[in-house]
Amino acid sequence: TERVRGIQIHRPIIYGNSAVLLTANERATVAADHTHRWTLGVRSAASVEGRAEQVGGAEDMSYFIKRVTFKLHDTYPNPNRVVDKPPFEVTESGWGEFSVQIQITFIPEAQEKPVRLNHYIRIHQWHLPEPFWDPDSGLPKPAAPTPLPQQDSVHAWQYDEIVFTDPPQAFFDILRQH
Ligand code: SLL
Repeated sequence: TERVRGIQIHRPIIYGNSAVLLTANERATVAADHTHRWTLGVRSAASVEGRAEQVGGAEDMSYFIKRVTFKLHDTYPNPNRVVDKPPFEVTESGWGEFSVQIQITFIPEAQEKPVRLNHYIRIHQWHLPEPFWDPDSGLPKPAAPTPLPQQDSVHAWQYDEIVFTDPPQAFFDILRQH
């Protein structure tokens, strides 16, 4: 269909992962070397105010997203995970951090190429940098481990916006209704 010229429509998203350490009981149910469970996904960052359709508290993006593909590390069976309905997420267990390729495919009305994102799955906590000098004396400090508060989960999410420029009229109508 004809495109609506001079228009840009933005859809805010967050993508990334959360991870938790497996409990002893959970460890008994997965591969022996797996230490963490993580959830990887693409979610709406739109305000849920006034929205009837909600998935896990966030806007359901299936009115414009047809599918999300997550390409996991080759150590996973069937590393290409295809999710064609919300929530656009994958939950797995594992032992390591790695880079994931995320591909977002839009509904046909969008007449847009898929968007590709990259995310590095985090399962370990951030470590505070060692203080390099003593703030009081100004003298170099011998390295000492910085105690960290025990944290039970790790979150690595990024904000982004999907931008549709000059959307086809039919797609514009769909976006406008949401
Ligand atoms: C590393 N470059 O060496 C990374 C690779 C791979 C993570 C991490 C287990 C999959 C499975 C898994 O956690 N792979 O065996 O089911 O740290």
